[in-house]
This record gives sequence, structure tokens and C-alpha cells, in this order.
Amino acid sequence: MELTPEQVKQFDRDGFLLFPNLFSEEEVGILRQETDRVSQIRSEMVVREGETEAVKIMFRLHETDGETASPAFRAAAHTPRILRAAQQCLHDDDVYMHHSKLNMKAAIEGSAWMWHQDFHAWHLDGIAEPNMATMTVVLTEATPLNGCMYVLPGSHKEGRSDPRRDESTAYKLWVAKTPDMKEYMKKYPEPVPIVGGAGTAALFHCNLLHASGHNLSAEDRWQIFFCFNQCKNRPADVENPRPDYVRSRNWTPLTIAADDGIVTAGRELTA
Ligand SMILES: O=C(O)CCC(=O)C(=O)O
Repeated sequence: MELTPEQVKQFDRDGFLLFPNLFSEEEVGILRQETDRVSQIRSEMVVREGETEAVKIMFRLHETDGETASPAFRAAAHTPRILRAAQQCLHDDDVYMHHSKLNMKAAIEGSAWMWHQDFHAWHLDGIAEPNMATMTVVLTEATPLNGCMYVLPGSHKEGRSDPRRDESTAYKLWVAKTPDMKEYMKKYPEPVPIVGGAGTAALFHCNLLHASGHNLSAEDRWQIFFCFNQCKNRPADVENPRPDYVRSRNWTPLTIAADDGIVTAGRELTA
């Protein structure tokens, strides 16, 4: 897949692009089987929450080694549909993966993500420039009831806000302060929900304000996130760096692989 120049301009202007049904039912089926498999693993890379200890996040699915490594998710990350789009929107062919994570947002218990910009945490990781982007793919239908993600169009132009630490859920993060967020919501167009059937995807800028609500539905909402950085923008050394599964030290440029890689990986997994 090659984005058109208009799509790249739209990304620069709005901070995101939507891709309805980017992945097929067959591909999503394979990725869901892998989600089931990896979610059984007990590891610090699998974060749980709630009464039923449902998985909130699983990290580092894209590597070849490690407990949560998944050949199918690795293949997805290298498809032109994901990797080429990230390269084009970052205006750089040399990109690596800062981290991958799969948010499982369990039925009834899956908690919210307050409004935030991803880049604040990544800047603290030692990354200088906000030249990063995330491709997210919904693996189950995403709806307002099950806590779909919302993005605030154009808000990546705001630069880095001065956030506060939120520790109210099983994953602690930096979130926009409420008075600031009220101002941003007056200033920018209405938030856009990232809704759609399984296989729908969105690419968004690391300073784009985004959030999602609690999952009030009876079904889990599964969504994978691949976060890309330019190789030349790799983190500087910091004191007490976060673990490799959130701040990768694998800065080798990623190479585009076959677009049918997920299906091939799926066949190998069942062989
Ligand atoms: O899974 C979601 O709905 C939002 C996740 C998110 O914003 C993040 O991981 O930064």
C-alpha cells in the first residue's frame, strides 16, 4: 500500500488517517487466535486488572524473541499497509518500533484511557523530536459502548502539553490536565471516534490528543498499537530507562515484507 500525497498532507494537517477494513476477516482471525494465546502467558509484559484479572495490555508482540513474541503480529507490523504508511507519514524510510502493545479492554471491567499525548512519555524515554506515529488496528468491532478510541483533530499542532500523572488504572500514564483539556476541546473540531469493524485501522501522530472510555459492553474490545520512530530520533541515554518492552533498544531499521505475511504466519502456526 502506498499512501497518496493527499493522504500524507491530511496526516500532517489532522494528525491522523482512518483506514476502514484495512485487514481481512482471515487476517483478523489469525491475530485474534494469537491474542488468545499470548493472553494466557504470565509475564510482566502482560498487565492485568479488575475482579477477574482480565488482561489490560500485552507488550512486545512484534519481536522474534521474548515471552510475548508473536510471528503473526510481527508479520502485521512489517506489511506495507502498516510499515509503508508509517514511513510515509514520518517522511523517513528508516524507522524502528519503539514498542507494540495490545489493549484488550475487557467486557465490563476494561478501564478508560484519559485524554493524553503519547509523546510526553516517549520524550521522558530520551526521544528528542515528536516525529513518531502509531498504527492501531481494531481486532474486534470498536464502538462507543465498548470504549472506542477518540482523537482530537489537529491537536498534534499544540506541541507538548504540561500533563499530570494518572495512576487510577492498572497502567499509569501522563494525561492532559482537565483545565487544559477543556480549552483544547473548545479550540479544535469535535473528537472523532475510531469506530469500525474488525480490521479497521488508524495512523496517528504522537502528539495527537486521544482518549477512550470504559468498556461498558458485554464483549471485549481488542486493539493492537504499533508505535514507530525514526531511527535518527532514537532515544538518548536516560537515568533509569524503562524496560525494553516499552522503550525498545532494537533500533535496526524495519524492512517491508510481504503483504500476505499474516496469512503465511497463520499457516505456520497451525502446521
Ligand atoms: O486502547 C485505547 O483505547 C487507548 C489506548 C491509548 O491511548 C494508548 O495506549 O496510548
